[in-house]
Amino acid sequence: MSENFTFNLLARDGAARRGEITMPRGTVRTPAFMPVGTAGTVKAMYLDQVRELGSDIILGNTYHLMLRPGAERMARLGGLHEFARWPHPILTDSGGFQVMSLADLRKITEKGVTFRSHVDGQVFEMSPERSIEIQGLLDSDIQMQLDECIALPAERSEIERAMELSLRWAERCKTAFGDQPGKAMFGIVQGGDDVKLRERSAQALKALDLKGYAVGGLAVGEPQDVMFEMLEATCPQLPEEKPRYLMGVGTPDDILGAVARGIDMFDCVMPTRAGRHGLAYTRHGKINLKNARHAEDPRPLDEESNCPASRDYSRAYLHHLVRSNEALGGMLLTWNNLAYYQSLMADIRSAIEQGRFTERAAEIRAAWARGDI
Ligand code: PRF
Repeated sequence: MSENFTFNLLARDGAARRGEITMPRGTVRTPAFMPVGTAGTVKAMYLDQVRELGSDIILGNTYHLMLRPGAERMARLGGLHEFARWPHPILTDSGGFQVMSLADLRKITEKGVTFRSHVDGQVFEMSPERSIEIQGLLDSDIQMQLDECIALPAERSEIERAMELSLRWAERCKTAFGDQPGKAMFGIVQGGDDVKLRERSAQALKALDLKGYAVGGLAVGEPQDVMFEMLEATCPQLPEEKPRYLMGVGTPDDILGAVARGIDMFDCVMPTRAGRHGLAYTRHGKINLKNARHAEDPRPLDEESNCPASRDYSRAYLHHLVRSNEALGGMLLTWNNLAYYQSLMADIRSAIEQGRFTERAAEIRAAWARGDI
């Protein structure tokens, strides 16, 4: 395995890219979907199962882990990979986004962000430097800069202020991260729904010559066509030879659209969270297992899947588990959903290799629309 962090582009089909990110802990096949493992666990899944479904990398959250069990404690316990028994790559988000959505009494200044823990009320200060320090203590392979994400709609002046602040924080994170050959620190493009601000943010981050770039501040209240327009403004400004990560996205349809515009990596709570709420993603669209129409349906979610959760259990049983609030219901549906997401990514990768991504995306969408269920 490589000592260094590298990205190889293996194939291209229009703006869609098929690549490979290699680092000491393993190789990530792109376009990649990263299951969300917020608190050192992909909820309701064994990490062995997550791996078996074809996940090359998972995501962890600085915010949650710094509060509990704590960054220094995690380091004493050997780091997140050792702690959770996931020896493969891990990407960690920097904390700012989660602070803004979860913490109490948040305050952002030039220095960083101050907040009160949602766990025990303790007050924390997190600077860009401390975020990188924590991500280092977790032993994260891909670390994210601290940024400020603005919910949309928002005033242009507010979007611009947050974008410029995020750029200054990117420089400070780059300095704090220093030179770590086997790891990477990614910058995050901000700029809301403004094409000019997106371009400025992407160009300024490109000048910092980071190992990868994320697009943040999307899927925060804007319609899908606006998100796609922002990707069209952003991706061409980013260097070809670096991976591009769209943060917190999305539905299977969002993923197809973003891959078509040049995105290589995704993370989203959708498959795991929806699974715990009784919703199944399949080749034929979404199925709400809470619905009474499934009560006597002997068919599995997808008889052709090689995931046991999708293939071997009747919809009637899944309906019963969900209605009875049984833990197994959430476990089986999460398993099904991650299996579907990872099979979608494998499908996307092979279509790009064969130069038929556009046709394949249309076929995938047509099967959802037919909803043969
Ligand atoms: N910034 C960070 N994490 C994020 C986002 C962001 O803008 C988003 C937006 N979709 C999800 N997660 N640091």
